[in-house]
Amino acid sequence: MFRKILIANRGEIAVRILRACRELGIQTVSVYSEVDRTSLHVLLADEAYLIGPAASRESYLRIDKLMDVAKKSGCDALHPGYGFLAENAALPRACTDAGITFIGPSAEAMEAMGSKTAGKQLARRANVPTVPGTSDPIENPEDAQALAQNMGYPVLLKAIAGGGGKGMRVVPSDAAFRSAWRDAASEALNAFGDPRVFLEKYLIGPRHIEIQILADAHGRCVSLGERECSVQRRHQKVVEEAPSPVVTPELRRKMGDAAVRLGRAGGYVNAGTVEFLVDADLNFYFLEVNTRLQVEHPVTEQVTGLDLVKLQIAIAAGHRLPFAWETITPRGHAMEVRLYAEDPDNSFFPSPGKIISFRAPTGPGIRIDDGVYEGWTVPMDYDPLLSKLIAWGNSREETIARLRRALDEYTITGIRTNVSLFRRILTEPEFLRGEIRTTWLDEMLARPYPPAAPPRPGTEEAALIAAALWHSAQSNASAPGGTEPQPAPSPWKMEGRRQQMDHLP
Ligand code: MV4
Repeated sequence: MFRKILIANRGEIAVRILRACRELGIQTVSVYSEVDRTSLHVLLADEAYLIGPAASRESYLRIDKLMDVAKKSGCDALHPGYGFLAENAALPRACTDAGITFIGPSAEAMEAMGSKTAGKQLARRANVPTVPGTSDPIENPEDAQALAQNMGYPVLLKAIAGGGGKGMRVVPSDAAFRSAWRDAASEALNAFGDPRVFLEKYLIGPRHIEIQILADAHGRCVSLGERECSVQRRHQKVVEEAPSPVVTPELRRKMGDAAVRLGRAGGYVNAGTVEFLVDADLNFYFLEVNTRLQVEHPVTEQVTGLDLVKLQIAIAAGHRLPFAWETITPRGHAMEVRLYAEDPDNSFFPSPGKIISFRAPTGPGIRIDDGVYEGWTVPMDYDPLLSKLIAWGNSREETIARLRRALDEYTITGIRTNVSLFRRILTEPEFLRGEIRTTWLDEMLARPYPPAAPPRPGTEEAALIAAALWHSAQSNASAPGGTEPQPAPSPWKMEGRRQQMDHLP
């Protein structure tokens, strides 16, 4: 087993990895930028090294600096977390060159599965359902148009170099194809420096359901079940849960088997996630592979009882997966919300600043993966994720009740947070029925909230009486002697009058 691990990340995921190492008796080395000097992942580490200024490209993205720290501190392994360099094949290569173990897949597996079209080609070879369309970039728009006519509209043009919803363009009809193709290609060139686009049948309002896979270096690959991630805002996951409200045991087996076939075909080792789109008839289609541990991994941990970070470390150290895991069956229901320092009343803009007070919820079935503490200042330089709040219960209903109770206990002052967004989501009937698609949250947020209250009976009359009273008050005031216009009565007085009116029959 490793003696000392470098955690090449920050925030809650760095703290999460740190905790797994500590439980395994492995020493921890954190890295930090100047603004992260007092961050939790620095305070909790055995050693911590400054690697540069706030800008990620000068600190957390600097592979040379990470390798210097790994050598200087005598680390024998490195965990990338998620984001930053976690899916950059240059990092495992640099680790191999530096003689330290990368806790994740090989650079080759990353490249074989990481890109959209490479992943789709691998999926087809592994007999994994993919969305009908092309898996190669469109060279000849006439051929692509003919394919679109055969598939039937609407179709979707996707930039090869795109991601997270960027570089997608729906083509509603054949008449719109050529102009859409030209626009998509020029947008892709401007946004990603790569004009290539491919074509897919457009699935209307799909679900996003992903499978967690775990593969050791000895050829074993298992599925740890699914995560429902359809509650997204602008392609960012907001609420994740396991198991999915719509996945049956039969569908879970089929999707799990497909994900494992894909992992094996790609020579995948360590933790990975195979993302699928699922349509209203519960047909599933491969979307892409994430060759890293994901933000939402805790919901899988809560229903399987496994520690995925410890398993990643064990796999990287060459250990075999115990064969018993094929008997894993999810127990209970887990749901995660991502708590951000952002202002829901100001288009969810980041709301950095000093945390004046902070009390995290606790109690039955509540887990907090936190990266903050009272008195710490949330920097403006990074994704403002504060903590993840995960609730577990014996049923989806109990889990939602626990999550709502925990959100009510979550108290933080000094910064704005998105807690109110979750309080709202957890009261929405469609969400409570589990009837969610990837477009649901954006549609919900487009609706006025709170919905304008319907006028109460008698409101009209009361308003007329109030106006009459006001005018009579004005005319009395400007009776003989009084020529000056009177100031409007205070709103409080008007409110008092209105409330007096309320009791009118
Ligand atoms: C699609 C799709 C419908 N049909 N592909 C969005 C970003 C990337 N993850 C893929 N995405 C989609 N691809 C076809 N052929 C709908 C989406 C989509 C989506 C997918 C997953 C999660 C959130 C989404 C939000 C809007 C659209």
